[in-house]
Amino acid sequence: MSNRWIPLYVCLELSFVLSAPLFSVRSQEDNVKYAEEYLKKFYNYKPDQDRGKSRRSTNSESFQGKLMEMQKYFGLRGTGELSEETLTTMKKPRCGLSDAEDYGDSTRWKNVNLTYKIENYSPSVIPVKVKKIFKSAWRVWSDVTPLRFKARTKKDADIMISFRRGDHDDNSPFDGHGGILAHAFQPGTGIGGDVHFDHEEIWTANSTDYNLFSVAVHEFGHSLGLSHSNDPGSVMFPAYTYLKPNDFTLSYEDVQRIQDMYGANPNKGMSFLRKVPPKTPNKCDQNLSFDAVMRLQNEVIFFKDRFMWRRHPEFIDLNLSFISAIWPALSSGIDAAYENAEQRHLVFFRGNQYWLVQQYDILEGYPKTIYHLGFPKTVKSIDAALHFRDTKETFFFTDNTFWKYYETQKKLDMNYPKQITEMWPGMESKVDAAVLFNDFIYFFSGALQYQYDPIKKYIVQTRNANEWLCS
Ligand SMILES: *[C@@H]1O[C@H](CO)[C@@H](O)[C@H](O)[C@H]1NC(C)=O
Ligand SMILES: *[C@@H]1O[C@H](CO)[C@@H](O)[C@H](O)[C@H]1NC(C)=O
Ligand SMILES: *[C@@H]1O[C@H](CO)[C@@H](O)[C@H](O)[C@H]1NC(C)=O
Ligand SMILES: *[C@@H]1O[C@H](CO)[C@@H](O)[C@H](O)[C@H]1NC(C)=O
Ligand SMILES: [Ca+2]
Ligand SMILES: [Ca+2]
Ligand SMILES: [Zn+2]
Ligand SMILES: [Zn+2]
Repeated sequence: MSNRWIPLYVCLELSFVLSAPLFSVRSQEDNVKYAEEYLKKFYNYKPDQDRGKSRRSTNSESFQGKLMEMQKYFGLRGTGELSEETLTTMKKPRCGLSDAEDYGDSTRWKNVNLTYKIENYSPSVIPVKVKKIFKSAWRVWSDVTPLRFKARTKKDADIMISFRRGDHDDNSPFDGHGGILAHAFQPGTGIGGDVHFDHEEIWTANSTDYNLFSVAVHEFGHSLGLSHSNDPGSVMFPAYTYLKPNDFTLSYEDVQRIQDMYGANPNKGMSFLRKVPPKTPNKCDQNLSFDAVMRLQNEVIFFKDRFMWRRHPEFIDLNLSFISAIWPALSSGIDAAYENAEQRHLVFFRGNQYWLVQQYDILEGYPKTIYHLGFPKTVKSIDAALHFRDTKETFFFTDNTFWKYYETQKKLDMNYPKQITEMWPGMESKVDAAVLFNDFIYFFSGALQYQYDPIKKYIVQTRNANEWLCS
């Protein structure tokens, strides 16, 4: 499980894998060289024009200016300093196209009926599966536009798709395993619209690196004329992230951009989408609420829609990542979650189902329904879960009531549910999420967070729910 998009910080007990590269071996000079190459490739940095100017100049064309541009693009602090975190981000596998090239989404296909042809295959995925993957990746875009895609096997097509190795005569050489994964060309004749995947990657149809569907949806976006987006929830974000095919939706921004170019799907329109495409949550939105909050080792993890933020006490920056990038088998929209440190597993709830997870993997036999835990059929879902390590008890919240579960006996107490205020006087609101941290209980309800003293039994402080993420 190496090279996850965002490493979970090491926990010796659970032996999560830390995949940060070793910086100590690289000299600072090598790092600068590496960064220069990166900025030349992806941020249109021209060092020749930088000659004579100091590295510290903030001119937008300078090294530092370009570095800041890159840092902001990836949601890092725009310091212009070549920090470890900046280098780590630069080393993430990504698309080969530039982040600075904004071709204004103006180059587009005139014809709505487009053809594509798969010229060759990758040894790690059988052709029949590759065909299926590409078909579903095109469907992502045809679902929301009038565009129609048809596979061709004989004659040339508008969009030629191939796996290429190293320098393949288009001035954009591939780089072996990792690094650049693929690139594509804007709409046009000849090479226009074509998509090249690095033949030296191990492509997969599962969550192992690198998932072909995840990269194909992105590259096909380029084939249709989209440029990169700095919205980490957009499929046009330049860095690789695993997208779960059966749980995948374009973001609000993706749908808007592609429909600005081609219009909506006349057969289905926006209303076809089961729900409005999701906007990427902003951690500093005053109204931000959470689906679930979980303690994991020293970290506190906040779940919202398809995303999660990890708050580590030793790191200033927060990472927004897709839940599926860390736990590929989980879906978006977690209702409740907790870590059972003693049993060394995590428990996730969604609707009337729950999952036991160890490290990255779901335990066999899961999901199970919550009725296995003893809940009556009248309970359709759980609002929040609150686990106490010392007493090995877990409390589950549903509306204004709560339940008590004994982890050791694996038994739900039949004397419940009880009113939340019976146990936690003053806690009048419905609970979205709850977590025990530094001897306080934090209840999250809508845009608010209640810090509760469990001994003195009162609310110590009420703050914005996102207080820990945005300050
Ligand atoms: C996530 O946070 C860690 C710690 O601050 C940082 O090293 C890493 O680069 C971050 N990743 C992203 C994608 O921001
Ligand atoms: C595209 O194809 C459909 C049938 O697949 C056809 O009805 C339509 O007229 C075509 N549109 C154009 C512009 O060729
Ligand atoms: C995922 O697919 C790759 C390539 O097809 C294969 O080597 C690997 O064993 C698969 N992993 C799992 C967990 O199925
Ligand atoms: C927060 O929500 C209120 C009411 O729904 C709305 O009027 C306000 O604009 C929102 N504020 C932000 C920053 O989204
Ligand atoms: Ca590569
Ligand atoms: Ca919840
Ligand atoms: Zn790209
Ligand atoms: Zn190429």
